[in-house]
Amino acid sequence: MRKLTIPEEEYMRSGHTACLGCGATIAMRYVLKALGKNTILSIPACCWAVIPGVYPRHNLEVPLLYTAFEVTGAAVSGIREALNALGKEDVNVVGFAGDGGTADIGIQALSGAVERGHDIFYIMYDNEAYMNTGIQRSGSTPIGAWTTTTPGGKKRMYKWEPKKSVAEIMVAHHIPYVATATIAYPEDLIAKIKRAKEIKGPKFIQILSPCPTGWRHSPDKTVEISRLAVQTNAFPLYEVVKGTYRITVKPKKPKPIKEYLRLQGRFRHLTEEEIEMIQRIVDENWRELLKKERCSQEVKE
Ligand SMILES: Cc1ncc(C[n+]2csc(CCOP(=O)(O)OP(=O)(O)O)c2C)c(N)n1
Ligand code: SF4
Repeated sequence: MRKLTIPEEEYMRSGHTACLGCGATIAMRYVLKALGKNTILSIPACCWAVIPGVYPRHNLEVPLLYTAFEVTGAAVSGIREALNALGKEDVNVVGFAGDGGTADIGIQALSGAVERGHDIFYIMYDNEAYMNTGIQRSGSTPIGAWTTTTPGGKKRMYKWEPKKSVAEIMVAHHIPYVATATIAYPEDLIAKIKRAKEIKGPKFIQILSPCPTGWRHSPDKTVEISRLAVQTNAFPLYEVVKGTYRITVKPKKPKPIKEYLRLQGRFRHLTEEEIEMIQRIVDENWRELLKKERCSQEVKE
């Protein structure tokens, strides 16, 4: 039997205020299981600013600092340096922010923080839109998606720009650890956080976190959709350790992207031609990733 590597300890209690089936709550639960109690969170304006509830009745067993939308990178830099000054270098300092707060408005603070080399974790929980304020498109919204600011209509004004690759932007900062993860693969997610914990310096992990409210799917499909994102290569799981890529889950026979899209109302409007176009983009991105893995491993040898 396969050894279960998911820690039993819980640092997130029930009684949060998220929607039914929220993937972002599962992401937090696993992140805290991997990091343990000696952790401090910094959370900007986003769904997770609301989910824990109000102090002293919030649902997390670790301290957290709420900040303005755009400053997570700066906040975690400050917390880290303050703790170091107190001799508390063993505390895990974690920025936990949505894709809007990371890919768009918070990207300069994040870029500065990782470029300065602070010993921090930055977790981007990626629900692929600004969900907390009513499902507006972000730079991380995937191509073809409906959102309230890409509402379709006669002119088919959906989100036609490609999803911004924040993980690759982080790789370009030459930081020691970058990874993608998702909630349907908890062992992979927890192993990555634990691996990152062993590394000093900035660590960036992007966790795909399905959002039933914004993705327009049934709450009981959250984990299935998260798994399909990997099995169709829509959201590959990989890590980049000091520049060397390793794909951690390689689907033997990738499923057609249609299987991922058809479970989500935000893609309901797509024509067969548009689905084919998305399939081509997914295939191209996958080939590109395989190439990066091959080339970076060759350079290492
Ligand atoms: C400077 C600023 N602009 C806008 C807002 C309003 N606002 C609060 S949360 C939010 C959306 C956050 O989106 P994201 O970071 O993707 O997290 P999610 O809500 O999806 O969890 C916005 C636009 C704000 N708080 N501050
Ligand atoms: S809107 Fe989405 S991300 Fe926000 S709490 Fe609800 S399910 Fe979670």
